[in-house]
Amino acid sequence: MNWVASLRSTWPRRAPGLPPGQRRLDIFPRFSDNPLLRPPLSVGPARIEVRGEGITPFTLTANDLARIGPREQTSDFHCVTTWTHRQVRWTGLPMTAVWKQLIAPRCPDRAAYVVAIGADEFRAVYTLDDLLDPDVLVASAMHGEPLEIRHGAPLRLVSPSQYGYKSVKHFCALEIHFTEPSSTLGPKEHLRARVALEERHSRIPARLLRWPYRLLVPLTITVAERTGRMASGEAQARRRPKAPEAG
Ligand SMILES: Nc1nc2c(c(=O)[nH]1)N[C@H]1C(S)=C(S)[C@@H](COP(=O)(O)O)O[C@H]1N2
Ligand SMILES: [Mo]
Repeated sequence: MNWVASLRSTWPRRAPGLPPGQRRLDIFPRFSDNPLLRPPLSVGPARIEVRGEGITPFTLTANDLARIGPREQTSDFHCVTTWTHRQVRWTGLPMTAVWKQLIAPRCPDRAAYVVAIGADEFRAVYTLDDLLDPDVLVASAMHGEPLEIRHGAPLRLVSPSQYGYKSVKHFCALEIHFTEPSSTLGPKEHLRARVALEERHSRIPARLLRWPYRLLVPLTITVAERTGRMASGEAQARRRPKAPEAG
């Protein structure tokens, strides 16, 4: 692909049937609020550490998670910067089942907010009600293949009715809170972030943000993809430290 075609592919287009302010993007890019934030170098074991207020920390291992039946679910993925990638088929565990069977029995009733944390230290805040929305998944596969690092291996929280910043990649810890915790993204993170209500930002009206956000999409994709390539190059070099150059 030449660079013009490649750049064009990063520009979201109008399309019918999308939520307010969203445009369609045919590629599913690597993306981030901070495109210089590096993904983990390798995929660790699938496990989730649970900690927080009123709780003795514990870890959900792959064995614990295997007690819950996986489910397939197809949904559109909506980034707050106005791009939507349609029809992503995820395989994962319903968060409601993970919560009810594995977390709630060891967690105080006063839990009202949670923070999901990725291995790159990305964080997203939820009301417990939003986390327990029936379409929230702890995904381990996309389009029938194990998740790649670029899309959040080994586990990714997927919350389709909220903006993409609530779909935490490399999901490895859940923090329980009684009162609303502060956001590491600052006012950019809306607590609810419901796509249907266009809750993009905690203070600035969503309509004012559509264009500024949209204009940043191509650059953000370019930088986030580059960060991803650099990390995977480094990971490869580490795995094969003494391999001779191919000739
Ligand atoms: N761990 C982690 N999760 C994250 C992010 C991130 O930088 N790190 N970025 C969020 C944002 S803003 C978006 S739009 C999506 C991008 O997901 P993708 O890279 O699979 O397209 O991941 C979200 N989850
Ligand atoms: Mo995003």
